[in-house]
Order: sequence, then C-alpha cells, then structure tokens
Amino acid sequence: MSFLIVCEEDIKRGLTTDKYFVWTERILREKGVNPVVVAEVTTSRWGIFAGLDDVLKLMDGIPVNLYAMPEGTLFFPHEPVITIVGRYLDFAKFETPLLGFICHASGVATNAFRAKLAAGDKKVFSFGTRRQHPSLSAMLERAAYIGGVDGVSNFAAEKYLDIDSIGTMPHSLIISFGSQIDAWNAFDEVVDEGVPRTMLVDTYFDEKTEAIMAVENARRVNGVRIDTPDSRRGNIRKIIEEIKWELYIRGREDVRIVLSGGLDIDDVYNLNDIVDAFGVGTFISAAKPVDFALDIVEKEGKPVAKRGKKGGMKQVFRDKKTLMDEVRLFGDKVDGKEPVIDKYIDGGIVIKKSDMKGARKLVLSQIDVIRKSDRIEDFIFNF
Ligand code: PCP
Repeated sequence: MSFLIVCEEDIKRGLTTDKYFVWTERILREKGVNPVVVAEVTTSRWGIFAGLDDVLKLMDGIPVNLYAMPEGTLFFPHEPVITIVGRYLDFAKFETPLLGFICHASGVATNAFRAKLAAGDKKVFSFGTRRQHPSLSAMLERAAYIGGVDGVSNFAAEKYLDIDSIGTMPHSLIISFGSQIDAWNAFDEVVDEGVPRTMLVDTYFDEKTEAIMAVENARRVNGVRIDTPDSRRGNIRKIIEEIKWELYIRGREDVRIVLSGGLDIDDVYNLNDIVDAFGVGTFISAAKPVDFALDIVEKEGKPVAKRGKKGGMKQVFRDKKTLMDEVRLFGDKVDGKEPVIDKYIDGGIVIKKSDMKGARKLVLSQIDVIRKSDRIEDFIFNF
C-alpha cells in the first residue's frame, strides 16, 4: 500500500519541477549556456518567513551558496528572503520545490502570527491539520508554531517536532457515552493529570445549559469549549456573556472560555475580550500561500533584472527596535541597522541550521514590537 505522495527522493532529485525547467535544462545544455548567476526570492507582500529548514535539505549537496533570512523573520514587500549564488543549471529545476516549501509554510506562519496579534494576550491553538493532506501535518504544525501559536493539536507534532500536542474532546466522545456528564467525568478519570479539564458544552443542548451542567456535575472543570458551527451559533458574544454570567454567579469565574469552529481573524479580534483561548483551523492551515518568485538579479557579476525587479545582490538592514528596514547592496553598511540575511549553504555544504524554537522566539519578539506600535491593525487585517 502506498498513498499518492511524491517520495522524498523524487523531491530531492528535482522530479517535482515544472516542465518548463526540463526544457530549459535541455536547451541550456545543448547550447553550452550556463552562467554564474545570483537569484533572489521575493514577493510583493509582507509575511512571516518559514520553510527554510526543508529548503536547506533540498539544496544540501547542490554546489551553490545560499543566503536567507532566519525563519520567523517578518519580511516586507520586495525584500529577498533567499538568495542563491551559483551556476544556473545546478539549481534551475529546484525552483519549483524550493518555492513550494516556503510559499505554503510562510502563508501558514503568517496567518498564525496574525491570529496571535488579533488574540491580544489570549491563547491561540492550531486546530487545522484536518483541513489539509495528512502528509503535511508536521509541516503545518511547525509553521503554525513558528507563527506564534500557543499549542498545536496534531499528535504527530510530538514525534516529528518534539513539541507537545494539546487537545480536549470531540463531539463523538460525548455521543459515544450518550451523556455529557458521563463523558466529562470519564475524560477527567482517564486523561493525564496536568491536561486542563476543558469540557465541550454544545453537543445536545444550548451552550449555556451545558456549561452550567458541566460546572454543577463534572468532578473537575477548568474550561468549557464552544465549537458550535456558525450556521447554528446566533450571537456568539451574547452566548459567551451568558455563559460567563452563569459561571460568575456560581463562583466559577476561573473556568476558561475556549472557542473553536470556523473562526476567522475578525472573530479572534472581536472576541478577545471575552474568550480565553481560540482553536483556529482553516484560517491557519489553509492560509493563502505567499506568492514568492525566484528571479535572476545578477549574471556573471553584472546586475540584470526583468521588468519590475531590481538588479544586484541585496542585503536587508533592520532596526530591530522599530522593524524598519532598508534594502541595499549586499556589501553595504547601514548605521544603526543590522543585516538580516545570513549564509546557510557554502559550496553545497549546509553551514547553518534553521531552528524552529528560535524562529518562534523571533516571531514573539516581533509581536512585542508591533503591539507597542500603532501598526497592529495593519498587520492583523492588511495581508
Ligand atoms: C473541528 C474541531 C475544531 C474545528 C474543527 C477547527 O470541529 O473541533 O473546532 O477547524 P476550523 O477552524 O476549520 O473549523 P468538528 O469537525 O466539528 O469536530 P468535532 O465535532 O469532532 O468536535
């Protein structure tokens, strides 16, 4: 049995390329054309850069130098996130998989980052791997984690990413018992200590009724999760306010409100005053890919560029306190700003690794800067 998944070896040898690179390779070889070029990867959007780890594995052993921003870096329009220096034929066919690795992962990381900004000081969990091919689960959770989420729901994250996964209970657990109270108490009995007792409260009755049932009947309740689909939900703010009132008059203000199911960025932003944690699926895992493109900007030491692109090998200089950037030629120096782009591959040898936890830390530090600025709503809504 094998799923319809392209195997790693085929990706590594460049099979997953676009046909026009197959023609390009054949033509350049037959005509003896193979210039030394500088090629850079840019987009006209902003975002959070992710996917470099897989790019390094892809390009390991290819005789090029590769420079990149660290994963987790907030990039701005037209800034190079990756620069490759080498003979064009050595890496031409890898454009397709290289972009595939970063376009998707950066889109996911960016929406995770936006959700975190929109949630204020409340938590955001990644719930969306079920919306994508399961072979992507670890990649999706990694990108969401880099983007700053507080936890990921896919169990495979524990094996592949060495981070804990988090979870409450599905409706199917409640329905299997046929009784909410029995299911809640069974969860409490069986699930590891240390896991918050977050009870799903919208299976048979309305959310308020089940929240009251939970705190009055379940042995331990740390939170209630509302997962009602949009189509049945009505005024969710009012529903949550009612639940919070009922918890308050029962002395259970400690019970956290977890909201999930079809949430988009507006829901997270508009409800962060009354919700403690958001479970966000499709908005993160099915984020629009960032439309990075790879372009030659220098050939045999001379700047060249197609219409709309700037020639020459570039460096991005950043003031880390304000996140204000300046793009200059690679060897330049800019007072008060630090270079962002670093060398990762030297002559086909990976000399620097990409670190997921470091990338997430970088994202959180950038979130801190943005929170203190007047640009927060731009980053949440203008993507
Ligand atoms: C799923 C899960 C999350 C949802 C999906 C997140 O809901 O409980 O809340 O994904 P989304 O943001 O794309 O909606 P259901 O499939 O309703 O799960 P269940 O009934 O099993 O709890």
